[in-house]
Amino acid sequence: MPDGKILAGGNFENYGPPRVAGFIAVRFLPDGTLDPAFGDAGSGAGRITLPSPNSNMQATAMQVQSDGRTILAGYRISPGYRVALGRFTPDGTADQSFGTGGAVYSTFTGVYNWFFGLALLPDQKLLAAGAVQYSADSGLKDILLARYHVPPPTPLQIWRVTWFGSPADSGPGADENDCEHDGLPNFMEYATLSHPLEFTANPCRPAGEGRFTYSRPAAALTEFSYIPESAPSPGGPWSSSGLTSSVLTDDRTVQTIEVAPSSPSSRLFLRLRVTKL
Ligand SMILES: [Ca+2]
Repeated sequence: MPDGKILAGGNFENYGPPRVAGFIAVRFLPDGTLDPAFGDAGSGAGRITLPSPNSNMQATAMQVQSDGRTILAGYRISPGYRVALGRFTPDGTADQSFGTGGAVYSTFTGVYNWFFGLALLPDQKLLAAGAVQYSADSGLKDILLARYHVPPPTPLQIWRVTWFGSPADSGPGADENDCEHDGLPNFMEYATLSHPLEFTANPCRPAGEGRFTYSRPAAALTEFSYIPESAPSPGGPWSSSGLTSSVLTDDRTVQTIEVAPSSPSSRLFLRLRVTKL
């Protein structure tokens, strides 16, 4: 690794019962000891596993993405002879934003499919090389080349994994869900740095007479628009004109914005409208 650490990938088998097999990655410090910052401390520092119950897996190739995520390629022997990809996060957990639970299995043709090599392409795609065998008894084989589109997870997907364990826009983590009933759907809580599991009265805060502030993740600007609006009464009509937004603080991770009327007004109602792009 660029920092002198050593990353090793492979496969493991636990004959059980229950029988479990999968990919494994281990990271070592430059002095050869296990890296305690990598992997699940409960299963041993420096080790991570991608278990696939009742199966037998072989890892044959590994690449590290520019964002530090590790991808292993290989094949699963049972159940069903399939090629397999597994991805791990930089801190050593199965990457929930990749495939199902961090794993992708594919069957292309024939009875046996193998991956033996893996390349990262400049456009974020994965190119895997291997072989297929058309039938169990013919021995006829062909070269297998497969390209996977693997977009990096969006900031909102990473946020969903953090709070709800899955990048999927469904279930408790669905963007429109409001599990603690504070009137703010999940996507609004992500967009305004509110706690998704605790009641939040109002993500906007008074900043003096006729003004308010709100905070947002800088990364959210790629997925959301923030539109302050004003109206002469709570019933409207709401308009985005006549308001000025200024950045109070910006540390590249979090921005705090103040919204104020461009000209003094004796009576004005303000709100922040957040929409997904
Ligand atoms: Ca909520």
